[in-house]
Amino acid sequence: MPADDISLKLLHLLRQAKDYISGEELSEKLAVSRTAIWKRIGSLKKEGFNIEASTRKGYRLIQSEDPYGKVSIQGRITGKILGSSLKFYQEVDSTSNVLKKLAAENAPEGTIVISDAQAAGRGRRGRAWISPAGLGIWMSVLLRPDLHPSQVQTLTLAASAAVMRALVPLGIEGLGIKWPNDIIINGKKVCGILTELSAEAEKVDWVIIGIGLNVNHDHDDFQTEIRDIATSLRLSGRRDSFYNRSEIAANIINELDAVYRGFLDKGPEWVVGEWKKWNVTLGKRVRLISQAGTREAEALDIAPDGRLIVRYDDGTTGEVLSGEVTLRE
Ligand code: BT5
Repeated sequence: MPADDISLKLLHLLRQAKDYISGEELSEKLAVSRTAIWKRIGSLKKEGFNIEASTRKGYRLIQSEDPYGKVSIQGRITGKILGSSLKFYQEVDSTSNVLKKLAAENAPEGTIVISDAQAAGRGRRGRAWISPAGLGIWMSVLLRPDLHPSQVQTLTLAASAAVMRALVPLGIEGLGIKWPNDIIINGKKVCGILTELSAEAEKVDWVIIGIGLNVNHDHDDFQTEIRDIATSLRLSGRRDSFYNRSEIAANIINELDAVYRGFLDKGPEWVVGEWKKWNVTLGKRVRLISQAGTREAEALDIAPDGRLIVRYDDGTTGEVLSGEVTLRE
């Protein structure tokens, strides 16, 4: 039995017991030594679970809200591909950087890195993603699809559709996806997605999808330079209590697993269909900012490879692969 499995089962038994359960009983039920139980109790406590130990009576879990950590997240993962291996850190430079190193060491598809804080979170084109401790979900997912590199943009659409599927049940008004990688609430950015890949001879080796979601930030938790353009679930949704980051992270992983399998089985058109359910870009006037300059256009559609199809003001149409889009009223 892998170590993680024992921790999950141990937590389950502690929850069921509701009161003290002896080390002996735990060790019998899990078929491991009492020292192994004692070690797992130590790591659960380190993760933030409140467990009392008594030499006479054994162990007791004080039932309270789950901490944000590996066991809480992994215990909620139901998907088939994603989350088979999950690494959780208190702080890293960037979860995508950590995962890149693991990918180079042949980590399997579905490996996930999550960190409570990032010291050097990255956005696109060298921009920074601000990722303080205790407030958001900063995670990266490793995929190894059998794809041509030009098809990878569809995975960004898949990831934003998956995040939406996880957020919609929270019932927050004004959620939508802005092409290609922003999830916004009433015009303010709550989540950004960074897709990176390594390919060789026309074939993808790995794709890393980095997802940054602001969860429990209050207005003052945002640095001044992004205070007016950023929002969090709590700022836009339920103000009076904190959202459970473990639960939301696991839901995103489970939904991404489902959308990724949908993509492999049903193809990119299906992903585009999922994405379109929540898009706030199509049908709008947009300002396109690229190296070539700034142009205004109307956003018409999304191609299955993820390109944005637009009509410029001179009547010509074009397809945009990447770039900045601002929505015009
Ligand atoms: C993105 O870039 O939106 C992609 C962000 C991806 C972050 C995740 S977190 C886990 C993984 N590990 C990483 O190192 N990165 C990924 P872009 O579209 O370039 O947007 C960046 C811009 O968003 C910045 O220039 C700021 O204006 C703004 N910004 C920075 N931090 C923000 C935040 N926490 N919330 C909202 N906006 C932010």
